[in-house]
Amino acid sequence: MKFFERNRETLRERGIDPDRLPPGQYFTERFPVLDIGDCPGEVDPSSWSLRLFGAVTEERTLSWSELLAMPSTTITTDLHCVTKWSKFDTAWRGVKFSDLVALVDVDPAAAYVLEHARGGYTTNVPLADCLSEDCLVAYEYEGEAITAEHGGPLRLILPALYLWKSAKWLEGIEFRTSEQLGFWERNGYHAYGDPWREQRYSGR
Ligand SMILES: Nc1nc2c(c(=O)[nH]1)N[C@H]1C(S)=C(S)[C@@H](COP(=O)(O)O)O[C@H]1N2
Ligand SMILES: [Mo]
Repeated sequence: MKFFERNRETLRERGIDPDRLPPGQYFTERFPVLDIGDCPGEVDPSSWSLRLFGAVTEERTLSWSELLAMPSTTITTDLHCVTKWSKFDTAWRGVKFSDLVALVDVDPAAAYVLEHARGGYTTNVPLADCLSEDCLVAYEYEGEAITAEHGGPLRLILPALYLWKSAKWLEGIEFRTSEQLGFWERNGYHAYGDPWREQRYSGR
């Protein structure tokens, strides 16, 4: 436990409130790369698109230029990874998830979302959480295009939940009336993943 106590002490010395760290987390200034090895490498963003489908009256695929033409939002937020690192004050720019939802006619019974990444990674989240002000489909990190290793050209950012809930290389958003578990959720991670309640491993 010494390491975690020292880490919190370091934050205090720097005038940063250690209570920004959820239980069992330490802060780092690095930005670790974590994935299952599904990075598609450098892709031409103009060839990227985002499909909104599932429990909607008519599905819709947004081209890259359509996405960029939508109003954008910048958020600055703390990220929390289930492997215990947290990174503070990361800045992301993109389209608010709620603005995307407004483009399709979603079945009122659709309470769940399954994020689909290129390569097959998926992760499930409740639709209600995605409608929060700080859930973005992001294309910039710290004022630059998101690098391939961090999910560029397009990734989800849902800061309220552990970072595995934020799919990199996002190419599909599936609206669902029933919950379907994603990749890590089927492999032992928690269905919801609230860092403040330390919902790391399986459960609901
Ligand atoms: N497509 C895809 N997205 C993913 C993952 C992945 O393996 N594939 N890993 C998740 C996990 S477990 C984490 S912690 C974060 C890591 O994001 P980073 O590499 O930008 O730090 O991405 C999430 N999104
Ligand atoms: Mo992770």
